[in-house]
Amino acid sequence: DDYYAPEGYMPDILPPLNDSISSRNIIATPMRIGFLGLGMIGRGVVDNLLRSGHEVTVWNRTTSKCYEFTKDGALKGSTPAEVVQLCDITFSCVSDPAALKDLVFANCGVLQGISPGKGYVDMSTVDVETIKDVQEAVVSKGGRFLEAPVIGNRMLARAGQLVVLAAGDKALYDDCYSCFQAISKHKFHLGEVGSATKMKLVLTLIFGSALSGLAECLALSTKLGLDNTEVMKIISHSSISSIFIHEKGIDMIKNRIAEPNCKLNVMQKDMKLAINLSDTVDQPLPVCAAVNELFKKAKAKGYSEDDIASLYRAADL
Ligand code: NA7
Repeated sequence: DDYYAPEGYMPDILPPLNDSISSRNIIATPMRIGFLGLGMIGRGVVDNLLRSGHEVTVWNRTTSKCYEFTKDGALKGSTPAEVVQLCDITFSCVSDPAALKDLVFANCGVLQGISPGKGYVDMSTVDVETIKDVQEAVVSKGGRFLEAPVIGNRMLARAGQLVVLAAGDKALYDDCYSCFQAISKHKFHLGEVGSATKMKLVLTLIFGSALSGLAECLALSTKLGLDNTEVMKIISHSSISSIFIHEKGIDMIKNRIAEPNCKLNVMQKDMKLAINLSDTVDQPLPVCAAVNELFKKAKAKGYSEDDIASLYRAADL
């Protein structure tokens, strides 16, 4: 709940407080659920799956991260293939296209565990080609596949407030009902595999450009001698106000970047994927291409593993 009451928040734009997962009347599916990838998003998701009564078997490349969940009742698989074999539906959430290809196609990877009827749901944000390759491989072994990238960050995952953008096997989507109820406030089924990835990447452009606009706004206001707290207060009373702008503005002012909600390199990866996608249809993205350069500059300055609010550090010369 602390997410909903950050310091100085304007109460009139608070999301409803009664939307906690305990108020959702979740009846957990009896299906055995697997989860691969206990990063910032994955950890929040697994926590909510367990809290809502799902039986969850976890695996993570760095094995020590599994302990946090096995002590709370999760089972542990020794490889991705084993998790898929033990479970009816296996979810994954890993860094990027290379990580997903490793996870699926490597020795003892997801694909080796797939047999007819198995469900596999990937929540990572990758490119359309990669997600279609994964779908094809899973379906060719008789498995069912759903892509389900999410909009959100560590806090939102922890609060069960992700937005799920799904596409692919509709029956599998329906089978995931109680899981999605536990992890998200809204979910969408967008059609054929690839559509959800496209939607996620298109929306990334808004987050990226809003963030860089905010970083430059605060950098300039500092140089002009304005009070940045005042700037944020005025923004919160204007029509540009949003939870995202408010939180990132406060993080920038207070330099709260060391405990990331979303790592800068993860968002830059999404910007890059969105720009690559625009090439496939010759859509110019001059503004977002410049935004991507600012992200790259922040990476070069050493902020890759910090919160995206560190973009301010790249703008603030
Ligand atoms: P994090 O917190 O950086 O977590 C990344 C996860 O991906 C973490 O569990 C990693 O394992 C795992 N990973 C990375 N490379 C591999 C390979 N090669 N094989 C298996 N697992 C791997 O990212 P987020 O949770 O914020 O984001 C995850 C996705 O959701 C990403 O696509 C976002 O855009 C949306 P590790 O613990 O390092 O061993």
